[in-house]
Amino acid sequence: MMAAAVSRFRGSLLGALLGDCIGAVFEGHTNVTKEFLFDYMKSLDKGERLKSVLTYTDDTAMARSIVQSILENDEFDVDDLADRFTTEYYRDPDRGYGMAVVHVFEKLASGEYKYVFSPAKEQFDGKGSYGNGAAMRVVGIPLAYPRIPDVIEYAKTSGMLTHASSLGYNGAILQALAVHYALQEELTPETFLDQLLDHMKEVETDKRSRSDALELEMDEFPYCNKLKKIKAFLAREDVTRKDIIKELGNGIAALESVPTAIYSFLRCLKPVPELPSELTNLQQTIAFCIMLGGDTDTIATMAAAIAGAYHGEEQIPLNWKLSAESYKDAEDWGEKLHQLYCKR
Ligand code: 8NA
Ligand code: MG
Ligand code: MG
Ligand code: MG
Repeated sequence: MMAAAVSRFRGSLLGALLGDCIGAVFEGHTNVTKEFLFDYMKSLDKGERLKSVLTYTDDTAMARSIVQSILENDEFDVDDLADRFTTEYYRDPDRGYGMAVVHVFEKLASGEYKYVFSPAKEQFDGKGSYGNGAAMRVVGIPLAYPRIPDVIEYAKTSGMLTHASSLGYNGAILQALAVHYALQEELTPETFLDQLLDHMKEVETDKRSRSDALELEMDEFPYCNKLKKIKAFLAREDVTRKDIIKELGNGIAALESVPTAIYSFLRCLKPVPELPSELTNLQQTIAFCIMLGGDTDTIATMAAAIAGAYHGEEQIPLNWKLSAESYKDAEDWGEKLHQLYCKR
């Protein structure tokens, strides 16, 4: 049965929150054992984690800033967003931010920069960050804007505040488009991927994307190439964890994590034999991402934002939801974003 619209918006924000909170427990692990992960998930089911709630990390802290900025301004406002990112970082700096991105906040706070995009451009000797930080936080944009050109423009602009490399902000565009298409009623993995491919072809044709790929010694159209790999993987029955890590990645670069999140969502549309059958698709998606190890909080937050937009909040058990810090905001903001989306 199709999830009702508002449930998809709340499901997306709650999924993103839970992917981050649960994934953070395993962040950086190279070998996540099934036993440990499944026991952990059982303890969530039973409500054993309710006494000390699971805290969210930088992924959710920044996603919250984007959502609050849109809701309070009724529009996307990049200067306001830069302020919020910076204020939030100084309010609560120990959320596990990326090593380099904190320099952007320091520079934004210094008052010495006229343009909000300038500090990001100075990262990595002028090359800009290609980390997954722009993608991990983008979910609010496709939940607020129904039109594709807006989704692309605001995903890019919000990303460029910290990630000036096209590999960084193009990852945010791809993640935002994935959430957008997951919100729509009909979805087959084939058409979903074809639509993403069509847009990313256009996105990656621009001069900056081509020169960045060249400079990083990769083939042109890096995101399109990953989307094609996802297609090939979905057609096979014998794809291993090792294959996924090697071909799609599980790292902190956007190119090595956004496609992995998309694949994980699509793979978990069908039951995964390795995973407990009592888990819903959305729960399986989170478990699937975490079992890959590496940047588990970020890959799980992105995959579950997509899965939540598709399956709706009904796939999130009550005790999972209650275990996460600030889950009420996700419910409340999901409803408000739904209203905004319908109004536009
Ligand atoms: P970022 O901009 O600091 O990028 C993250 C990292 O990517 C950097 O510290 C570099 O190591 C690397 N990097 C990015 N661009 C370049 C470049 N041009 N040249 C060389 N190296 C580069 O921060 P971000 O916001 O993108 O980071 C997001 C990630 O950090 C998320 O996973 C988030 O959860 C957090 N985090 C990750 C880990 C982890 O081990 N996976 C641990 C703590 C925090
Ligand atoms: Mg994090
Ligand atoms: Mg303003
Ligand atoms: Mg992470």
